Amino acid sequence: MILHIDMDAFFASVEQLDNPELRGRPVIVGGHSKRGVVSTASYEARKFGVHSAMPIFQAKQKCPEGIIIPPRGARYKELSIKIMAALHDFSPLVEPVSIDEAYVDISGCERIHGTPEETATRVKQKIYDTVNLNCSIGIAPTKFLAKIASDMDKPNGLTIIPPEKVTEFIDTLPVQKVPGVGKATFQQLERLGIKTLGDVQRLPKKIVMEKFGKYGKRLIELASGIDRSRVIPYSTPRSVSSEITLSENTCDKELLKKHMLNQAEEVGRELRKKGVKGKTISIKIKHADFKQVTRSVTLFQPTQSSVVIYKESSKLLDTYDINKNVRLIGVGVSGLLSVDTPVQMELFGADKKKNAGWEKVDSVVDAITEKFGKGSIKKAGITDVLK
Ligand code: TTP
Ligand code: MG
Repeated sequence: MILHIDMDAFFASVEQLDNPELRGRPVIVGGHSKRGVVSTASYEARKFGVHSAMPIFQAKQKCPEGIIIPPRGARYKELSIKIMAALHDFSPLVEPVSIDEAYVDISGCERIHGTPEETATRVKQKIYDTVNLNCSIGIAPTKFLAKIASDMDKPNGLTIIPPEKVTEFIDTLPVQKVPGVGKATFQQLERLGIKTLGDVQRLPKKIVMEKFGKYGKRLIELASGIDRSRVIPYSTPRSVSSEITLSENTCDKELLKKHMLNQAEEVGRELRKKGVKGKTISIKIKHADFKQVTRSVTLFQPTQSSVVIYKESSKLLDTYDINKNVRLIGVGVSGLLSVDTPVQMELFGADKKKNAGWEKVDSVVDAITEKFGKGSIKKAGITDVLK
């Protein structure tokens, strides 16, 4: 079974979350300019007929009390990342499809999370606990039906199309609900007297193929409940890095290491936020003459620990003979995998034990940074604390 999760009035709900005065009021998120359009509207504003892609001036006419707010993309992205990460608690097969939408394949997870409905209820609770926002979930045996289902009971809905109900559901499903049926296809279908997917199924295949070509084949399949598309897990980023151009050129390794410690913290935090770990740690040095050097090491076990990243990059710098001024220093981690990917156990668990304490430090530092902002907590003693 597949879940399709879609956040309710996403951008507008985030604005209401961050500013309690906006709660319960018609919020319209969109460009401020005269030619701007509505990104989304809170459900309070939708009652007035305001919707995505409507010109702002028209939205104002329909809903004069609407509070217009310019979008804050970075904030929406930040919450989106947290939502997607939360979904990984339920299955490794999570496919984000847009900023506020994802598929999760929960097949085979019953023993851990219960029935599909129970799982979806838990997913809703988990998302609420993580970001304080509501979503709607559709549950079905295929992606396309799960997506349709999530839209059926918005906001804060939960709709299931169990396998035994699929045929009946498809029979009466209006074709305009089918993903891929745009205006033109819809009109063409209408001319043939086709209103539902059931009608498609009743039509001779030959006619559908003749009229709609390749899409006809897909329509025929969908009409018989077949959707071959699988939930493809999020493709992890290839690398995460941080670099800085120094305010003054230097040959001082200790000074460079201070920057690297900071960068290792940043890179580690980013990896943890993205739910990935990496095997290859690299440093990048750009000299005053712009000549660039990189050095890298591949670890036995992938990591997302700031301390490990720092230790390894610092060792790389130690082995590099700096014979001319440096203008830029950077630290990066590549060869990334999801944290859910099982890895080979270490021959001896010593390193693991040694780093376990630091993992706790990382999570506390992450929590403080999250709450009080970047730079609110930093390592003091630099190298001596890390030996
Ligand atoms: P949607 O999920 O389509 O819409 P929504 O989350 O606002 O409302 P709901 O799902 O409850 O119907 O899109 C997610 C976000 O993407 C939305 O909050 C704003 C943005 N968006 C645009 O910027 N322009 C658009 O035309 C659409 C459709 C969405
Ligand atoms: Mg949405």
